[in-house]
Amino acid sequence: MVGALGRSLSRTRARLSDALRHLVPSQKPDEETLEALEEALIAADVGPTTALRLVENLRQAPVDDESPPERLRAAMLETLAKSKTEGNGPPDGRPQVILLVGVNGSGKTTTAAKLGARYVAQGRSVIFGAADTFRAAGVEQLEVWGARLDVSVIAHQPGGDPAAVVYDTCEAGRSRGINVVLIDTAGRLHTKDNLMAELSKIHRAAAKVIEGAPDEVWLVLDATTGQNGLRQAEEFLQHAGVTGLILAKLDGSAKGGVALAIAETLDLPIRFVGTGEGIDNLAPFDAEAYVDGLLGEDQ
Ligand SMILES: Nc1nc2c(ncn2[C@@H]2O[C@H](COP(=O)(O)OP(=O)(O)OP(=O)(O)O)[C@@H](O)[C@H]2O)c(=O)[nH]1
Ligand SMILES: [Mg+2]
Repeated sequence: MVGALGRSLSRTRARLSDALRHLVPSQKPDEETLEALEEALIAADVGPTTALRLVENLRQAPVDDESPPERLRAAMLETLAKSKTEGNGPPDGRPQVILLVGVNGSGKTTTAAKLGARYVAQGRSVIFGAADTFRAAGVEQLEVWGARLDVSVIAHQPGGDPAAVVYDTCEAGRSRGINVVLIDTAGRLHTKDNLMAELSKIHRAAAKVIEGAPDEVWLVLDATTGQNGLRQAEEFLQHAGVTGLILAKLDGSAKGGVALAIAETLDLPIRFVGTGEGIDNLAPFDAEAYVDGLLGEDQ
């Protein structure tokens, strides 16, 4: 059975399928096959280091190796196992505070809505904080989702201080006994120091109301940007205390191999992937389903 995660990898899988066709059981791959595979892996944004390592693993395989495809699958799973999978989990007796950060248009607001829907479906109460005070449209977007999900949205006037919104949202979450405080922030370039400094201020505002908050800072990456997302992650990790990643728009991406590059390079769990624009199009990241989605036959 192919799940949403596997289906969302169809474009990435298409990039790999030609090269994979020559990798068959009971046959040692020739040099041409290995080179084509390395190129295809790089094209799918697995990253040059990981691509080389995966191919080298096949090249060095013992002559009696039964199944090169199985060997590749195992090596990919091993790469993914390098990164953490567990998050901090919800704390006891107070709201869990989750902050969504990322560059412009990466999918933060949509992901906030999807997460809200997911938690509500799990029976947890949710409140949204619209800390994107740059764009009135950003606040409206969250309010539309809030109304649909019957989730309150804390918002201020456009141009206001995002840290103040965070403060008020945490305060409302605490006084109302809410389970999850989900904060959507404005898109920011990872290269702009002042915007990164604003994130520290947001952190402090949350901690002022709820000791230990934020519990999670999830960086929403646009999976269609591939390797560029990796550079963003490194910057956000340094400046914003990121605790996990969400790979949005995996469904539209031919660069979905980036999860392997992330696992190879960053000690951060990929928590969820975006599998479409709909409210239900969010799947927990699952290494096996992901690798099967990359290597599997086209549906
Ligand atoms: N196909 C697909 N589209 C997505 C996914 N997640 C978000 N989008 C689309 O990406 C576009 C941008 O999403 P937003 O959630 O507004 O992104 P944002 O990061 O909040 O943008 P800014 O607030 O402007 O920085 C919208 O058209 C979304 O519908 C996904 O998983 N799959
Ligand atoms: Mg937004």
